[in-house]
Amino acid sequence: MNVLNEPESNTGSLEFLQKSQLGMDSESLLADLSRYYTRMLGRRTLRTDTPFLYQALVYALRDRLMERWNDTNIVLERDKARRAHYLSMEYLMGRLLHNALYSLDAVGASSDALEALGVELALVEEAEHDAGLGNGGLGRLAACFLDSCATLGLPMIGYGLRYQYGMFRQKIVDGFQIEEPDLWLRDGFPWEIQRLELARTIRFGGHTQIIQDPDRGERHMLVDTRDVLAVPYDVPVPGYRNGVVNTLRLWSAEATDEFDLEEFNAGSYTEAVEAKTAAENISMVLYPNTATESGHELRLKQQYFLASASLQDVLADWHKRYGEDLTEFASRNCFQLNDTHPAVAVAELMRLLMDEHGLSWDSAWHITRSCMAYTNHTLLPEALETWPVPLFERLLPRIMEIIYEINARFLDEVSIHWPGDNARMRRMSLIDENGGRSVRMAYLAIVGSYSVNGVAALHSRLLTEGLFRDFAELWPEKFNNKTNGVTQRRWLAACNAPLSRLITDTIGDRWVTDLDLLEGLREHVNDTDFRERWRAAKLANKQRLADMVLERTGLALDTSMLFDVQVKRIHEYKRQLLNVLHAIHLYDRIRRGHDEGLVPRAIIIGGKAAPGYVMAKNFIKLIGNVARVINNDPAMRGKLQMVFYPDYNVTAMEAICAAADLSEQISTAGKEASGTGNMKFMMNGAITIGTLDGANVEIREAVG
Ligand code: 26V
Repeated sequence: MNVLNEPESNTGSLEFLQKSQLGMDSESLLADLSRYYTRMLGRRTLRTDTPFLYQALVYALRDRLMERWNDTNIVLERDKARRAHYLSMEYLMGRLLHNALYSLDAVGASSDALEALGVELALVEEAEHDAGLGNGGLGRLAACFLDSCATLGLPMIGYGLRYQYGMFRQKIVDGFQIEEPDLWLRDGFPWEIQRLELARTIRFGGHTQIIQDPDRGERHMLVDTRDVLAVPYDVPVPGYRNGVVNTLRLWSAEATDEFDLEEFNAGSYTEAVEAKTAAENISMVLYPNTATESGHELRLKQQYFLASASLQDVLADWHKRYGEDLTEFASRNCFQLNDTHPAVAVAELMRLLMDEHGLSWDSAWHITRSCMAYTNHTLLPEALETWPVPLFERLLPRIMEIIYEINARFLDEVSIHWPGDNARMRRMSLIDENGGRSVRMAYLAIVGSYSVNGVAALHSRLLTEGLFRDFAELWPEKFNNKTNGVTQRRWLAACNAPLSRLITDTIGDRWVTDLDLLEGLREHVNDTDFRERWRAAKLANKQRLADMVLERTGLALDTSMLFDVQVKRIHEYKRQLLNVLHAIHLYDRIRRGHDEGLVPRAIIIGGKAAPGYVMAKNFIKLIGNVARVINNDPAMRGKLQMVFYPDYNVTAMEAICAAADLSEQISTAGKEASGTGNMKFMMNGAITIGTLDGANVEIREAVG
């Protein structure tokens, strides 16, 4: 379907809703904003309290989004086209206010409304806490896809977890990284709508019982489980000026009443409360991506919780719309697995279809394999998830049985294809028999999917030649590439106003939804006026970043210098160390007076290190030490500066990518799956220095 192409005539209650739309002018916005501020939030004097003004503005806006949200859902309910369900443990959304205003074309009107109160919109926007429910590239990619699908009018819903604590905040103390909890929900999250009526029960532990069903024969039932409630919170995802609002549905874990009651009846009050906490722990914290963090029971619980709640949600909706007949289910639904994190969904869908909906193995497997798709985001072997079999058996006994059965049938297929090749069987088995036995989640995802993709041309090729070679030989048609992308709405139009204005003045505004049109700038590269405005835009952005750096670190950056920027997670393969060695080399050259031809340069590095990644944390300390030596040496004045930007996040990147002159993309070739920061810098007019890795290869082909 395309929500945008709905015929006018078939709208039913939709017409009524559209007629009732709230005004988007500054007067009606101001009226609603003031009402929320005084009556709902109970504040008396306007203008003083920006956090409450922020909340009031969001409520006023949410009312307007809600109309479009309902409209979109009405169209969706009627529509029979295939729906995409993005299953992701991470959504790195950043701030939502500016994006919503921009999508609704209400920046000007809100700005005027607030001006009437003597408050600047930018100040109110500053009150919003980043929704940092992700580690880095993988989570931000999910957020960009949400924006693009809504803008394209595609029926896509994002499923994720509503962590109480998002990505940790990074403090730098004596040059060392200190992690602080990110209490992003403390002041509330005014965008979300709790949907208690759609809560699902998720069952852990217990054991399977086989019962004889008179109609269907043998049936597997889970008994004696420990149940947790999954409560959804919906966040609106507005498309760009098209009336579409899609949904991000985040699950929060709560204790079930039954669970508490059982303990109460046994007379153990404290145990009951403990059980409640244990249930709520499931969605408590986002795991930072350290290899050493893997293998945690809680993480597997999170994965199953997400997979089961989301699949139950989709199946319940299916039954509401079409009844028990699942024949068309796979042609109307697909599930995109964002890395292996939600891969347990393959076995969970089998369980739901067989045990809860009475399908045979063959029918269930046919459906599952036709609607699951898997995106791989890394070639690093240490990042490939495996789970110990004993843990699986204890936590998800029925799921483990199903995985064994999937494996047995799959290995039969392998042995037909390669008779007698036992080494290959061992290599391809879903169960790794080396050391303690463990489940290979990537293999489960491949076997259970109709599509497996990498995230850049090089990466996808390396997958089929290396990591997944056996599987690509067996099923070549399954493997494909989908090079990553980023939304130009957030990463150019909204975050870089001066450049955005210049581009629109030059080629019109259609590039906001069709990035290829930037090609049209080529014919203006020698236009003096264009070049002057380009430089002025860059300088203004550099000043904005310099102000932020001054506020956060006390260092005054010289905006006439080349801003040489590397921001991303700190990792050995990303080679921040190479960047530091270059800084030391420049320092040495300047000290020795060998600095002829050197462009004055400010080196800016930012990023978080996983809390357990000692080497990465040492890099941060090193960067700080080298920066101190450089910045305190009078010989470097006007020639070299260096700074570590603390607590790098989505909001920081919005200012940073607009201000960069040089973008550092220097990963060890073959290690960075794609990169997406590289794209953000490139579309803001920075030059890239990089290795031929990930999407750098394709960016170079595109831009020369
Ligand atoms: C792994 C783990 C392991 C255990 C605990 C939590 C956790 C969380 C995340 C990960 C894997 C992260 C993989 C990732 O972010 N890959 C990046 O994906 C980007 C989007 O495709 C891509 O641009 C980057 O090159 C790639 O590094």
